[in-house]
Amino acid sequence: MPRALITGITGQDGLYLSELLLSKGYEVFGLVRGQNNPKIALVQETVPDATILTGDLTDLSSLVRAFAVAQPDEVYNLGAISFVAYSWENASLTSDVTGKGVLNMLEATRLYAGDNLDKVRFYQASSSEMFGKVQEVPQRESTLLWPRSPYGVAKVFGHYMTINYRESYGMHASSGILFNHESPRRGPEFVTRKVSQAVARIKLGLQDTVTLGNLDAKRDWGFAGDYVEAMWRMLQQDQGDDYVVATGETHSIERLLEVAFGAAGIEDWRRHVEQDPRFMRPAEVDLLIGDPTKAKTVLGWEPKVSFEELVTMMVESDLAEQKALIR
Ligand code: NAP
Ligand code: G4F
Repeated sequence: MPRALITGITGQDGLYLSELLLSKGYEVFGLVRGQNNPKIALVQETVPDATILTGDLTDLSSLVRAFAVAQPDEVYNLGAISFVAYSWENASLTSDVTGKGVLNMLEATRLYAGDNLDKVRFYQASSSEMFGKVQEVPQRESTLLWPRSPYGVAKVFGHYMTINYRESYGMHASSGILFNHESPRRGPEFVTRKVSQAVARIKLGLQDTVTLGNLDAKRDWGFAGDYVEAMWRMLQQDQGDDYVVATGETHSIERLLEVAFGAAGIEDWRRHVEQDPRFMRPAEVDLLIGDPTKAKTVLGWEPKVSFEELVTMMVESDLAEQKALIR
């Protein structure tokens, strides 16, 4: 039975990846940070067969202990401070967790594996946010990185550190440059879920408007359940490598609003949307669209859920959740 250690198991991707690996017969260990973390209950309910370990990406000795218990064949480093807007207000903390946390995980992997480094495979959750002020359209593995946020800068550090460990020590280390991926499990601070929750509440008469920032930005949005499959496929290759994982389509926030309100049968969506500079960013990433050719040809990976299906899935899930809350 292969063994996997996942950081960030309480997050959106951690839950989907745990489900995928358990369905493939893996023994799954998930790192959870903090004292009495309330999301432990969510993990226990969603993936009861996963074993929870305590640790923090900023605390190397806690990671070393987690490796000693988990004895992993595969390591998925999904843990991060992942909300871009928050990263300007907490730039130092974001650098420590999202950036230096990767180095801590790579070192913990090396300490665990000793002379036998090829016994473990490492996945780093890199991000299309690294492309920032994009230097090429669409963005591919070779596109110059130009991050626009402290989060993006921290991810660039983690990305190059992962490549460096592969080149320096021959580690089987892969960096998945994933474009935005969403689901009903997405945190409500991100724009897709903020919109799907608001649409559900507006439809049920629980609120009248949703207040957003920049409606012109464009993102390449896919379904998180599809994207964790790509992570796993990267670690099944003979060599570690870097892969863009994306749909190859891009949509604006305005289009997201149109589809989300449409899924609830509301056509005149503009009267329900307000804008506030509070939600604008000091530096915006205007356009993301990925070229997933390498993931398709090498990994045999393709997204299955379309943008419209994804947004409809999220709105329907939030409608059910909001109805249950008012019952
Ligand atoms: P998420 O839902 O925000 O989950 C982040 C996870 O990191 C949570 O489990 C969180 O734990 C954990 N974490 C935060 N600080 C930590 C620390 N100091 N030590 C250990 N764990 C810590 O993110 P996601 O959407 O699942 O994304 C997974 C990864 O992919 C992240 O690295 C993200 O940056 C990256 N990524 C995401 C996307 C996307 O569109 N979703 C795209 C590209 C890359 P708590 O629950 O305790 O806070
Ligand atoms: O949903 P978002 O907060 O996601 P963002 O910034 O693209 O980051 C996500 O994707 C990255 C991959 O590219 C990940 F690495 C990262 O961890 C995270 O998962 O914002 C999307 C867009 C932005 O342009 C933002 O300015 O939506 C715009 N937006 C407009 N109004 C808003 C809002 N975003 C949020 N969160 N809230 C708003 O009210």
